[in-house]
Amino acid sequence: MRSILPLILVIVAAAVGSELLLTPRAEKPATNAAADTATTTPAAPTLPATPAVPGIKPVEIRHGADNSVMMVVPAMEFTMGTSDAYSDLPANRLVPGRVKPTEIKFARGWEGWALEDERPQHNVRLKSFAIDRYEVTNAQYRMFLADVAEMGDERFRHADQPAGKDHTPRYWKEFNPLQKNPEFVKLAQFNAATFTQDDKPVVGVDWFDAYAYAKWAGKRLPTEAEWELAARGTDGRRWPWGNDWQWGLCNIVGEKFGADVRAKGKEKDGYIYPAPVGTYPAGRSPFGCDDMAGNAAEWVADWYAADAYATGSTENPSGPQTGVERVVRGGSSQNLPSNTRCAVRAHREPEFKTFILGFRCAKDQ
Ligand SMILES: [Ca+2]
Repeated sequence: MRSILPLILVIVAAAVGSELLLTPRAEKPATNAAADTATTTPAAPTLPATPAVPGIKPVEIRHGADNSVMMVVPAMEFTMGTSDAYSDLPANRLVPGRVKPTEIKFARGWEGWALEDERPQHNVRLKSFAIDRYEVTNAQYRMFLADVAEMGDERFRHADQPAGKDHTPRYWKEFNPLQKNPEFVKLAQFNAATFTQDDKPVVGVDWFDAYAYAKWAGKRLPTEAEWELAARGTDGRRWPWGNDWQWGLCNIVGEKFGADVRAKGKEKDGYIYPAPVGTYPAGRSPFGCDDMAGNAAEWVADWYAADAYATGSTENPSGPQTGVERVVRGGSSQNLPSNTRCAVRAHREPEFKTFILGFRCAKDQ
């Protein structure tokens, strides 16, 4: 079983230190600090300006229980997974003439354009569903917690949820003893608002939190197949916006690893940690979903199996019956471009919590 997320964490640890992956760096780019602490009002949802994709028209609906916007995905067949032909595309596919060799190497990362568990590429047919346009935000999650505080979670929790579980996100509490150190606080590129701001995705939640939230909202977690269709549409594209990597279309890891020495501590996407949902409208998916690449990585319903694409159903697949880890999709603010591709299948044990991991919900439609 090949795990992607551990690699991600190794990358992050190497870049920023090991203590909860949040050790401050010496340099403090004022623009980023401001961006990560600014209080902004969530933009009113509007239909996306995504380039039209033949056969796909973004349709949004409102879901009152958690005050969300959802995008309707009609019943259809799509291309799931990654073709072997993608594994070694010519470097000039990356915005020809405008990307330096170092940036190509950076975008491609260590994993390249195709991983074994994304193959074989195959056609899957799904019934219609709706999926959240945005990752679940802190504001929405607060409503869930308020109801849980009042009535408990008996009606929402998964049967396997550990006894006595607290649904509070990990980073809503003090999570690092150094946060009491004024010098640390001065240098840190995060503060309480970084992970609690209303319009940012809730992170530091485990799979059981995501499951319970979805049920509380009258929804469910998307299946892995639903998530992938919503992210890339029907044409097997690499990222939600297309096949070519471009900066500024999503929140991923930025200046690290020498992608652009001129960046000098700046993230090209403006955020080191989670950005407010919907910050990158030009990176929307064909169905009009935001942040399917990067920002918070997202729990989905399925158990993970490395051979799921080779052995799973091609009609409404819902993953193996049992497993050890749940699937995580989309990559995060700490990933390289290669690992924010729509087809990448990360996976973690259901109790795992980290500052890069949140979720969005789906429902039958
Ligand atoms: Ca995301």
